[in-house]
Amino acid sequence: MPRLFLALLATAITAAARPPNIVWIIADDLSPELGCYGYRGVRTPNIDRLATGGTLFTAAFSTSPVCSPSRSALITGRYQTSIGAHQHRTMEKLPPPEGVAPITEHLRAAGYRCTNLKGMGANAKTDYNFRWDGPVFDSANLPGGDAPFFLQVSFFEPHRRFKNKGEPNGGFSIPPQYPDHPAIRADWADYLADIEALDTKVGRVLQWLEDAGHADDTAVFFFGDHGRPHVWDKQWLYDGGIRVPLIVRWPGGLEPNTRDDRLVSLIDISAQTLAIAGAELPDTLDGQPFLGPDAAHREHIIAARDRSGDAFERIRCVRTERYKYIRNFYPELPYWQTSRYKAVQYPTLAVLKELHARSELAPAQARFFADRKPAEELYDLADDHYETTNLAENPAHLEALMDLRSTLDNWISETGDQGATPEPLPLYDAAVGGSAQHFKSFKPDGWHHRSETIRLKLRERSLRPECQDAPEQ
Ligand SMILES: [Ca+2]
Repeated sequence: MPRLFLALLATAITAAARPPNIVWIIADDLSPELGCYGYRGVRTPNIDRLATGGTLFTAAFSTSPVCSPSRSALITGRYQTSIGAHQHRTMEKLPPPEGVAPITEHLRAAGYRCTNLKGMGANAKTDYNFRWDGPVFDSANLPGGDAPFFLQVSFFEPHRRFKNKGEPNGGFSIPPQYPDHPAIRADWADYLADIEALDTKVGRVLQWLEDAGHADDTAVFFFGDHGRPHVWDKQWLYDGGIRVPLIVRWPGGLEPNTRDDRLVSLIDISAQTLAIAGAELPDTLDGQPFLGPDAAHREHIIAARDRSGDAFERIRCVRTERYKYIRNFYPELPYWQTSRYKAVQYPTLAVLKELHARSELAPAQARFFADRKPAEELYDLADDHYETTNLAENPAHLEALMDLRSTLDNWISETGDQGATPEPLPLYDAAVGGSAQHFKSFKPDGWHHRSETIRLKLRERSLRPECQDAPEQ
C-alpha cells in the first residue's frame, strides 16, 4: 500500500476520532438587523464575514420572546412549556422532568469539555428556569487541551440598557408599527450602535478561533436568544419578538456563502449540536437536527409567551412560511399591560402613549392601546410582513385558521404544555416583589396601579382558585 495513502488514512481516522468543536455565540435580544441580512444603516463586518464562511438562515425563530424561557429550552432541547420553565425567572426553580438534562451532560459523555465563557466581553449568562444539581458547564475559561470543546459565548448586547449612542439620522429604517418620531429614531439608533458593539466582540471570538488553530475544526452557531428589545417586539410573538438571525459556519459540514430559507426553531440547535458531536440524541428531545441530507423539513415553528416580569400572560403561536396564527388565552388583558421593565426602559412606550393621547398614531400603531386583544390572530405574511391585518374572522382564510388551530391544539397536547395551569399567586407575587426591588430606584409612574389592576382581574376571574387562601406577601 502506498505510503501516502496510509498517511492519509491515518489522518482520516484521527479526524474521525475527534469530532468538531462547537461554539454557540448568543446575542441577547437580537433581530436580524445585520448587514448580511440586508439591513441598511448598521455596520456588522465580522458577523457578515461569519455568514460568508457558512450558511445564513432566513427563517429562524426562538421558542419564546424573552430570555430565560428561551435559554431554558435551548440548553435542554425541550420546549420550556413542557418542562415547567415557561414563566420568566420563576421564583421556584424545579428540577426538569425525569430524563431531561442540559445537553452538556450528553456532550460530556461524548468526550466534550463544556465552557460558558466569562471574558472577551462574554458574561457567562445562563438564566435557566429550572434547578440542576450539578454543574451545567465545566469551566468559564477559554478552552485548551486536547478534548473537543463546546463553548457557549453569551454577549449582553443589544440588551437594554443600551451602552452606546447611535446616529439618529444614520440611514436606517424602522418598522411601520412605530411612528418615525425623533425620540424613537434615537432609541433605535442606540439599539443599532449596540449591535455594532456586539459585532466587534464576535470578531474577537472569531479571531481567537483562528489564532488557536480552530477555525477549520469548529462548527460555529451564531444567533439571538429572541427578538429585539422594542415595545412591540420582545415579549410578543410577532416576528419582531421571535425571528432571530441564525448563521452556522461548519467547515467540511456546510458549503460557505450559502443561504437557507427553511423554517428552523432554536429548539433544533440542541439536537443539531448533539448530532455534530456524535453524542446520544435522547428520545425526549423536542427538536430535530436541521442540517444534512436526512434533515426533516419543518412545516411550522411554535413559540410561547407566559409571564414576563409582572405581566401575566399566556399566548401561543404557530408560524408557517405563509401564516402566523396567534392564540391569546387572556384576550381581556390588553397589550399595554406592560411590564415595569418596559415602562422604565423603553422611551418609545412614553412616546407612543403621548401620540396616542393626541390621536396622532396610525391605526396599526394605535392597536397597541386597544382595550383588549383578539382571542385569535391570523396574518398572511405573504403580503402583510408586519402582521397588522388580523384575518382570523376573514372567511377567505378559514381553512388556514382551522388547520393552524388544530396544529396548536395537537402541539399543546403532545408536548404537555404546562401553561394551562396558572402560576401560583405566591410565586407571582414573589416574582413581582423581586422586580419591585430591582426597579424601585426608577419610581416609574403608574406601574403599581397597573399591577394591582391585573391582580384584581385575575382574582375576579378565579384563575387561581387553589391560591385564594394563600397568605399575602
Ligand atoms: Ca434575551
